[in-house]
Amino acid sequence: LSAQEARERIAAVEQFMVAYRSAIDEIETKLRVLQREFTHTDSYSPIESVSTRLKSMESLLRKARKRDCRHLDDVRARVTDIAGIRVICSFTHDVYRVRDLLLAQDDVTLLEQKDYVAHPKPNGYRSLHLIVEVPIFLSTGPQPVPVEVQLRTIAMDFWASLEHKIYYKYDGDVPAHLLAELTTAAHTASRLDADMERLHHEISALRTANSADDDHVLPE
Ligand code: 0O2
Repeated sequence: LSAQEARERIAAVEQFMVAYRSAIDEIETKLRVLQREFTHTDSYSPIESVSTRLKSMESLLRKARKRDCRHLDDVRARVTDIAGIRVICSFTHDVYRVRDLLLAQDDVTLLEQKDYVAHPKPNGYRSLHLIVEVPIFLSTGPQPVPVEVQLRTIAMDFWASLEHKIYYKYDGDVPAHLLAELTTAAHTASRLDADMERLHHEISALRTANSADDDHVLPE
């Protein structure tokens, strides 16, 4: 590869990544608009926080090689998690509510869904994964770009980040006793989510009943 060719390839890859960075911005803005709206109009927002990541070049090259990608078009078609967004929700039902609100938007198309909340992985991992496509408007015209959206509760996120750290610490070869403890912890997190959701419903019902009483005594 000549120096000139190498420079051209680097420029092409950088241009390629621009689309994914922009797609992250598009979806992130949609989520932040919803979050702002809920914070203003409701007593709580189903979105606790939103974080984003563009796949590192090292990780992208590893995956592209594994999927036998020879050209950027192969990467475009076979690697759908270059743009990643993680949405942390308050309660389990909010995970689905935020999913529905996002998918209801005209320019967001669902390409794939993996529901590890309804069907946790054997290790206990829970999250709702979506691959959505959003158009970004370049000087050459609109380009549809896939974005991986992971939606999970605070408890699911707490578990997943610890599991991720342990997995990397042991380079994937986690001792059996730790794996067993992680699975137990995943069950505990799942129970916590269920308890918090039940409490939330009870408190909401109480609040509705109280506001109905208040309405009663308020003058017309
Ligand atoms: P990173 O750095 O987080 O992006 P694919 O992504 O299509 O190659 P897969 O496994 O079919 O492969 O996709 P899936 O099931 O949708 O999971 C992809 C991402 O979900 C992972 O990305 C993790 O972020 C997360 N994830 C999946 N399983 C687990 C798990 O058991 N524990 C934890 N902590 N996270 C998980 P990457 O590419 O691994 O890394």
